[in-house]
Amino acid sequence: MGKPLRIGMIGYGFMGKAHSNAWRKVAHFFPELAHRPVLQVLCARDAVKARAFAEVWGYPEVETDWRRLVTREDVDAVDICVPNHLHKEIALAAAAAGKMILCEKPLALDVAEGEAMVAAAERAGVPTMVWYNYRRVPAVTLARQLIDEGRIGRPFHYRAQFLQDWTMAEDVPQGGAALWRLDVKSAGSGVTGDLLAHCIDSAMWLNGPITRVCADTETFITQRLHQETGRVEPVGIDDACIFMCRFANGSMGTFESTRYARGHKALKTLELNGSDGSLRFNLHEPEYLDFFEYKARETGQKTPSHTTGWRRIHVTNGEHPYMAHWWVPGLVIGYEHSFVHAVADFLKGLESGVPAQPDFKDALRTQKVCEAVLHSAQSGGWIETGLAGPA
Ligand code: SOE
Repeated sequence: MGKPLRIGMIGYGFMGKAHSNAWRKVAHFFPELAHRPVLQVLCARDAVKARAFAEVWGYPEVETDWRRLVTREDVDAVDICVPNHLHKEIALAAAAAGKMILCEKPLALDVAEGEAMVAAAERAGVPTMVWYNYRRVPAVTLARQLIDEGRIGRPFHYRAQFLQDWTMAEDVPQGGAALWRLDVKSAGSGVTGDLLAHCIDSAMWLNGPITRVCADTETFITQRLHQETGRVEPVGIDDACIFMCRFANGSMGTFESTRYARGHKALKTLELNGSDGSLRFNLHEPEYLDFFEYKARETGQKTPSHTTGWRRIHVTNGEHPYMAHWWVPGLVIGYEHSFVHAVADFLKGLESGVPAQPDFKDALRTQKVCEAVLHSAQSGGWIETGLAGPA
């Protein structure tokens, strides 16, 4: 039985559910961890809904004001699962109260806010983490392992997409519960901060810093009913974003995200092409990593032409990242498990003193790329991100 780590959760939407589930499951599947998360208190403005969520997930207590939650003696870690415009204020208060802070992505509305969050956490010396969960899909983690093993050689091209179609109807309103992602005041941006941020996090984790970008964005539906004001208001978010980039290692990248790709629900893809091999992943088949091996690292020999081809690795063996903690080879895991892995890594970081990534500082790098992308789309040219080397 590990030492209790008492969680104060703020928010109960889609991410509140994903995080609560991860906190609950982690000790069962990673029993070796020194900490055992305890769902201590759930906070949301609507007391009735908060109590209902708390009952389902097993939070014994409820708060309706996050300011009270962050100063509670019986909370060790604050988990921020509310719209982006609230991240900074809560994080600053949680840091001042000396709490560990976990924050849903993206880190903040913009770089200035993100910098304030990094500074506050560093001043307070509290551990932090941002939930860029897709790094922890075992196939994506395996991609990183193969890159680190030198199997890809010199990287030339990185390409990524995140495609959805849920905002295409003109009568989808903006603002308020569930739809705050369409309201620029709450979200900060559209697909850039919501979807491309995931792609950028994965990309920089796999292929290093993005140094400059050239982007284009579009807002296809320019006004929508706002759920909170009851008025039809201009839409300030980007519905689609495409950008080119350069990585510090000399490779080139292309990124595309939209919520207007009819038929695509959550198609997050990535591909890396190098001198010795290529890697390919897509979130609709999350248990597979595709690998093309041109030259075998073990022998240094080129694969004979008549046996070359893409290899589909079914990432379910005990030797694969995280998989020894789950079922037997061949049996798959999915989306929710990436959050369990995030918690497991966060807790391991507490034990080892080597903080799990991305922490606030690392997530600020993704924020910088997002901001450069949005600036580039406005100005129409290449923009430096200010990132040069590894974190
Ligand atoms: C938007 O639809 C969304 O839920 C994002 O907010 C998540 O971060 C992404 O993982 C799935 O799509």
